[in-house]
Amino acid sequence: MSSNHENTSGAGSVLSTVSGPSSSQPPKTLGSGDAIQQRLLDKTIGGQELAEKIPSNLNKPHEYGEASRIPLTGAIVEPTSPAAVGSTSSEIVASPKTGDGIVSPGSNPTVDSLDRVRVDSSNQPLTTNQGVRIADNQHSLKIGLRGPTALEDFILREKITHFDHERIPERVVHARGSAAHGYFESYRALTEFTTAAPFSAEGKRTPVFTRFSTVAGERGSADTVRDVRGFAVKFYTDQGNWDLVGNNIPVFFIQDAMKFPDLVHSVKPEPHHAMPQASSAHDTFWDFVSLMPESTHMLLWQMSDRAIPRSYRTMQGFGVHTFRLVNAEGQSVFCKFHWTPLAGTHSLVWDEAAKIIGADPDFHRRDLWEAIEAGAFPEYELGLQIFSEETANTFPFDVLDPTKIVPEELVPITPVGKMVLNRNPDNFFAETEQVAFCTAHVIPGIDFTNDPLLQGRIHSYVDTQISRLGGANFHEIPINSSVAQVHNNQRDGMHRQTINRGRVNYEPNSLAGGCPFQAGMSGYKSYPEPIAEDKVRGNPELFSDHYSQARLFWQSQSPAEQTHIINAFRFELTRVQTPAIRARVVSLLLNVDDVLAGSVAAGLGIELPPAMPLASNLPIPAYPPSPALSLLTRPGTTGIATRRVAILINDGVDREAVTSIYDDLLTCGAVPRLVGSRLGKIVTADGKTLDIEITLEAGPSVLYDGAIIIQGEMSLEPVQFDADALDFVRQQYRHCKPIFAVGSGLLLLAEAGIMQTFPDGTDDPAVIIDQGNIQAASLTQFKSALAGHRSFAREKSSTIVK
Ligand code: HDE
Repeated sequence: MSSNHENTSGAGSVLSTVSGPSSSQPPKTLGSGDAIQQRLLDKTIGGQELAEKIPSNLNKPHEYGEASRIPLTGAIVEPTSPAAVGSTSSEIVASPKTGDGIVSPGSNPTVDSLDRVRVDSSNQPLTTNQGVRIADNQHSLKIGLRGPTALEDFILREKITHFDHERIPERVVHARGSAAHGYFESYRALTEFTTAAPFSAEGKRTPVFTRFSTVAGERGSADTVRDVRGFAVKFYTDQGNWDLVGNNIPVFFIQDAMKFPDLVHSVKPEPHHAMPQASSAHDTFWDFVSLMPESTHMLLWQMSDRAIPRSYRTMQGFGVHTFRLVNAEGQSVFCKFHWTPLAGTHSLVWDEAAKIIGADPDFHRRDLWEAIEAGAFPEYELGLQIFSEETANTFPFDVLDPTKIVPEELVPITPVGKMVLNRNPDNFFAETEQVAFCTAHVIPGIDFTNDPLLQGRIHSYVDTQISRLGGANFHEIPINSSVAQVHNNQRDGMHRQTINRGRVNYEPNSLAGGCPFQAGMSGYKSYPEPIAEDKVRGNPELFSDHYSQARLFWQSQSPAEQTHIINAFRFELTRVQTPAIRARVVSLLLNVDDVLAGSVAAGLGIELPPAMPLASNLPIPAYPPSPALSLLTRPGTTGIATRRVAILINDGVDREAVTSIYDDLLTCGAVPRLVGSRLGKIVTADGKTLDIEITLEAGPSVLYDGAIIIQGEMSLEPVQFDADALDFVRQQYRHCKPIFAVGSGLLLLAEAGIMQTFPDGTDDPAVIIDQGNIQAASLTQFKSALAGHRSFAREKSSTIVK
């Protein structure tokens, strides 16, 4: 055995894993000199060479004082051979399991695309988890056909054991959710503000995985409950993963992370009887929030239509906290993140949302899934509010207070890119359930502020994944792994998948040539915000204004939205059983608006209590109304695409009229359905047939955005006497949706008492009637009503008490 190395120092220890001679000649008796032995020698000598070339930690002087502000890149030495930093000289022994052992320096293939773990079983036999083919998947192994099952039946036991452990803890909040893959595309480079990878160039695409959720309900709860919605986006950037974990409401209930467990305990089912499920309409929630007046602003949003979105595709998303952007020069600006759906902002009405809980508890999950399957990819524009610290100091509120928005009148929103969700997950559990969003996942160019709620979240999310996903290696689960390379000295832990090569698991080191090395200024660098303060528990004074932005929100709502807010407070507080808590909430609302408080009190049958005392004597800021806070300012730009339309038909209907409307709606991207009282064929006026696609019972009114009633003259089952059909159109009307009645379809409207005019006598543009044949103008009117917001003027606003 001879060495190719000129200097064979260190080679003397080649045959030993303990100690070694100081003289360093390789033994002459190393055997046949095959490739493994050559590699062993290379490894031994190479290790010594690396250690020699790093005689000391050259960066050490830079770890102190002023110099430490600019971290140095770690010193590295390239090994003369890959063997030098390997674990074993036998790595080149190949097998189908180990691979051929050829090293790709600096590579971690566990971060490759999800294709590496996708499984397709076409044309494959069943196997055990150990890959053993299963001959019989129908029977346990028994001692005789009528005998007991043998303990040795490892196939049965493996299958049942795995099944026994299929469930993992659900998320403590946001347990119910749905997600999709997609991409974020930057409109332009934002390098003047940030080094963050997604914004580094115009047109740059970054893969994303986005999960929408409710907060309070359990994993199996219904989608359309009144609740805040989560809006969490994981950006798989080339600088590592960035998670923007936001909500569909731009403020939060509390100002400090310390209060979060109390808030969540109060809204969850009450601990003695575990009721109610997925609802804030109970005593403990209102008890807590009415003692926490900083919740008032959020409560107005939560009682508004924002909390019952029509679809995940029609709600906004917000980062909530003020964040920092940091550019390459280390300069920082404040930033608020806004997602705006291109489909517009649309919500349900409460009676409808409550009925959908029964009709289709998966309403939002189905809607997202179906839209993506149909190629109608949801899109959201990302907008930023960017402002300097100096500007923030001029605001009448503190930007570190997460119960406050930065009104668009103060800082406009700049669109910077858009997100397109274009692929449903392959597997709900592996992706949607196991995805782990963490506010601590930031990348260079994005930084935190001192918002005390955000600061607590930075801890919570990583911590919760450790128990939910069973250990510290949750980042290795394929949906969570980054597309950027991952190299560090973290080792071991439950379910470790990475097989780290080499003997070095610490830094600094010389035996791995200093690798992986400290990235220095090309790594994540926290913004060096100067802070010299007392260590205290408390809030800045400006946090004590709890009502002026709640008033801003209230005053920016349309009359219909205001009515809905009043009704929601009435509903929730009626379900509260303790009168003193109801009165306390009204006393809170008196600080927002008299009409709001008076109308809620009237609905509860109580006298107005005194207003709740203010928390401070600071001057109360007044804000001009902000139109952007109303959902009605955003009808969207995608028209009737994905809107669901029921076409109610029966025997004797004009087949051509029905098919031409159906085709027209399909062409516009809408989702028409032929609805009847039973499945099967109906006979059309021309003696041909049409197939009913869903019954009134299986697909009730609440599942559609609009209805067209085309009835046959000669029907043996006049629809106006069908209770389901009457309910159907009455609910379409009550939920303010467009109704288009043709020919004898008018009889159903008449029987249901549906008027073409509003209570004030003006025309309702969303009740459209054609006596005879369908007029093109009528169809256009129907489609325009379908694309827009609901016809809210139908609602009687008797609940507003002036
Ligand atoms: Fe969360 N939140 N949160 N939260 N949150 C979680 O993390 C927490 C807050 C939000 O689709 C948990 O993985 C604390 C605000 C979303 O998987 C947990 C505080 C906002 C999701 C947690 C807050 C959110 C979560 C539970 C106050 C909007 C679901 C499971 C300091 C900006 C993400 C999990 C998904 C999930 C903690 C407040 C949004 C326990 C301590 C404010 C969208 O870590």
